[in-house]
Amino acid sequence: MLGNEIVLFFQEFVNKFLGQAPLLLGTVVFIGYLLLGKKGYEALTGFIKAYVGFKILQVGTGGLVRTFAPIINALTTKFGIEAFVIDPYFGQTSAQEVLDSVDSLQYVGYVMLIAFAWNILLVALRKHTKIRTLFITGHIMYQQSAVLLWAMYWVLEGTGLAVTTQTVVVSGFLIGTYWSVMSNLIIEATQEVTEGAGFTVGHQQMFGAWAAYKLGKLVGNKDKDVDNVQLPGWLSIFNDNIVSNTILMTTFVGTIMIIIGKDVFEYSNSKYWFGTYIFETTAYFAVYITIILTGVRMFVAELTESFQGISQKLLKGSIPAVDCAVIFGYAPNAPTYGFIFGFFGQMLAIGILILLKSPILIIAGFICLFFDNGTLAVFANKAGGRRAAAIIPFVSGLIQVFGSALVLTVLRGNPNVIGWMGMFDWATLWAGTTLLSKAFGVIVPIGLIVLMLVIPQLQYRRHSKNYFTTMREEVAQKSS
Ligand code: ASC
Repeated sequence: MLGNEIVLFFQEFVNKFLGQAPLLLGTVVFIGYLLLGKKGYEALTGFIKAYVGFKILQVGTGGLVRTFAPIINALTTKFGIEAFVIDPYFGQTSAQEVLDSVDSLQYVGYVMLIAFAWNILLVALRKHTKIRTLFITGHIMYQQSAVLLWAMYWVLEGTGLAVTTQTVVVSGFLIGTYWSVMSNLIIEATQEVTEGAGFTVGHQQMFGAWAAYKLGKLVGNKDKDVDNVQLPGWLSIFNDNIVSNTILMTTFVGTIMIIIGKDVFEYSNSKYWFGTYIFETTAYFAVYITIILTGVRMFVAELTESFQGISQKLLKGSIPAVDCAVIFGYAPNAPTYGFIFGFFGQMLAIGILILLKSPILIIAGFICLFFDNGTLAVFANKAGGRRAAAIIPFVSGLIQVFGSALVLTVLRGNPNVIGWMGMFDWATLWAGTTLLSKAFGVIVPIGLIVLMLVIPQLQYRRHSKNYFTTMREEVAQKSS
């Protein structure tokens, strides 16, 4: 029957196209380039780079889990505690595994599409909605869609059956509202930080960065900028991703491996001492993060460029919200401040969890420590100089650990869970939403959508004269 065939076709389309992130992203890039008037073969080049970039990313995420999940499992078995990594890819993997186990992984594509379409609509109706920004950080869009769908499924349903349409739709509108409202909220602060570069941040700590900028003024002096001091020489090693990754994970995971004891690990005695085995294992973290970031850079570059086709032809004057790493160049020392002081905050919090004999132990993740606290430090520094760039990431480190531990108390019931996305907004806003949704049901996410949509209206009231022109005027001035 024709009806059946249409349903079948639609299911196939969802499972084999929309649900396949690399294919979907590649297609968005392809269309964007065509809209920009590029030749077919140029659009094809973009498609391939976006596709391969995403595939590279998936190699990295798979490797991370294969390497680190057994260690966490060994720790759990040995001490009867559960340790979870607060790295976004551990959160994403948990989400994918939980959703896959109920045959619902393909719905992440739906959530992402609903959210993106909603974001586009909110920008198209910007006269009424006061939303100026389009969120285009593709891998984050996928990651957040997956993690939110997992969390909402688990607290609202968790039946073991597939995710329902209601949860897919609510999650889509909720995450789309967050992208729109929060990236819009920090336009002005990002303008300050970048001195009018014409974009905003679309990442995992937009609310956190806004708060860091507001609070920074209160805790420090913006004239005592982080870039006006020389850091002691040895700290500069943390400027290098690979070195800091390796040192951090060797210290962390290496200590854990020593505590677990060498008898638990199966490694070749003829090839390794326990020490070199630990180092090789933990250095793999840097290897996989490097692989991930290579993939990320590849497809983010394509998406950001091809997106101009959309903002020039389809949604005039929209402002792109991009990866947080893009702002690091505007305050080169700040991310190191964020990383180090965030590290102390997370260590203190983990120590407190151990002392309190918490049933949930948290393992710090590099991406969270560096990219998240690094971003908060850039914003804090702009408003309150180095004092703010130290104090705010320190407090953020505490919050990242405690907030993640709290939300994991309700999510850990599923054996596929190996971590949570410990990034600032996810340890606060989303941890809270998940916990409240568990207590009060679907009214919480729905209420949050409405509440968030009020924020741009309040912003508009404060800057109504130049609200819609700020970005463009400054960009125009810069380029003239
Ligand atoms: C994340 C994530 C990444 C990094 C990257 C930072 O949250 O998933 O791959 O941060 O976007 O540049």
